[in-house]
Amino acid sequence: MSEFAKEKLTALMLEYPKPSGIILGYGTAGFRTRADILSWIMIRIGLLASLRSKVKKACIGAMITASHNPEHDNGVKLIDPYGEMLDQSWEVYANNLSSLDDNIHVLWDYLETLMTQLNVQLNDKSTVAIAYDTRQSSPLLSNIVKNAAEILNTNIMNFELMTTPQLHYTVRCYNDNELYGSCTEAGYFDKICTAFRKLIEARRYNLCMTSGAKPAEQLAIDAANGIGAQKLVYLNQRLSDLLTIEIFNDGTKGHLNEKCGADYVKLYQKAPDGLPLTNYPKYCSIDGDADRLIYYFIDENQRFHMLDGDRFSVLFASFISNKLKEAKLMDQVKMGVIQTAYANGSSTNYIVNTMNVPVACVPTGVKHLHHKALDYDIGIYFEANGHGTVLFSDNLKSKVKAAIEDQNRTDEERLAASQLHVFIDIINETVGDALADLLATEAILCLMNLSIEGWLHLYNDLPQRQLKVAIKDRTMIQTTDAERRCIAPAHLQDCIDELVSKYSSGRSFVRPSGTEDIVRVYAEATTQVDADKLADDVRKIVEELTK
Ligand code: NG1
Ligand code: ZN
Repeated sequence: MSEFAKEKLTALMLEYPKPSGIILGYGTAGFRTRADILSWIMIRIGLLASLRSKVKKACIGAMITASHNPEHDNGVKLIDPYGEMLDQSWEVYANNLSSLDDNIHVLWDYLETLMTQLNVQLNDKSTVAIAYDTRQSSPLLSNIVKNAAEILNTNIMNFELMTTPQLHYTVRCYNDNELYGSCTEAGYFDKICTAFRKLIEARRYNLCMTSGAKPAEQLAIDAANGIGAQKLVYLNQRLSDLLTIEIFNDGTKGHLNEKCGADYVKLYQKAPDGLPLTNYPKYCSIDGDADRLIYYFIDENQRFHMLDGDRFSVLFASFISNKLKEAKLMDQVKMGVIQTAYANGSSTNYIVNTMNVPVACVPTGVKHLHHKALDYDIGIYFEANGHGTVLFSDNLKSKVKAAIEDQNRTDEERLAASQLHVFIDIINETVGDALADLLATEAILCLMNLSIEGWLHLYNDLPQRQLKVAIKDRTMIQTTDAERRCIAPAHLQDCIDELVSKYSSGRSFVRPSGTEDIVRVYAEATTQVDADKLADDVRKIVEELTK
């Protein structure tokens, strides 16, 4: 390989040395830690993105964000050609690069070996699309990724400030010659806003003909002081005649994700700071990079109610199965909901036993959900924390299209098929997307004539509690069965089983976090007091057995 490239890499490594003793793994959502000790890994990820692009002969995305984590954290993850998460087999290379000593010869040797193994050359073409969230550390870190990738002859597309899902979408569009949509932020908004407009305007027109259209209900949005705030302004401008939204925590006052955002609301089950619970009929929170969404409202008795990812699964599955039934397409497609162990037991029960839709459970992390969703014609997946989307197979898309064009079908069947067809365009199939999911939710509520209260009352959640437990080495906890059971340390699972058996509808599990240096305890039971107590009992036993 060229001496010039090696010299450039040497200079970059000298500028951003690896702190001694640091160990950083490619976790649930890429590399993530405190921003001030991240610059060195950006060099390695830039190199890896370039190699991945050369191998796939396609554009690869690099998103700089730490999502719902505090402002002082940051991270980076790679996006594969179709907008999906980096293929798991490449996480090994990411981890190898991360663990190498900070020595140009060692790194260079590894790169050469890898390039031989992957059958690519330094001069092969490569393209990397970079974007970042609003963190102060993001521009510098993204610049390091750019400089490193350029050493390996890479063309950089820098989209600067974008939400994570926007970059996923953009990478997909670029690689499939814009079949999925136009490869710009404007193209992204065009696609989801046009689809939303079509669904709502048609519905309003019908209502006007019958009972007169109701004005859209107001929605107050907590933007977590993140990138989503800027993008929501644009959404608001485009759809102001159809949506009435007000944006709070827009970054002008508070700090990113501090006592606000979807993660805060989900974890503490209460409203965020900076968003007055006044007289809005509904509220929602997105997270720092706008890929998670949580809804909530206050009932007439001033009680706070939250609608999380499980609720989106139920709502989306209800709407889609209604439309499939109306279009008489139900028997021809395979639909499923994919959840993780964090899904509330009541939601699983409702989807399986009331809606008759199969549910699959997979380990935490969108990559697992997304992968499983590909097994279905319609794969609906949401993590309980509000991160999720729907995948539609090509088979489903062509069946829907054929139904719309089939003159032998009734008007009702063809209308349902065309609503489904338009709905698909609101969804960002590449990854969970708070903005797209928000539009999809508002469209469904409108089309199903459902209030947020009606949505909540589809089923009753089991009270649940999540705890973070700091232990000396979280890798001591090992799990199996989609993380629902522990296999290490010895006896932990037996102890959890015994504790759980004491509670009615009790369920609890523990797993190491992939994004924080803690283990997470989850518990649910018929009352909040019991769920809290079970979680606390399990916490104690985890602490005891990992001392
Ligand atoms: P970890 O830290 O591995 O639990 C968290 C979330 C995941 C996922 C990732 C990526 C929970 C319980 N876990 O993972 O669902 O969103 O962050 O951001 O919410
Ligand atoms: Zn996020």
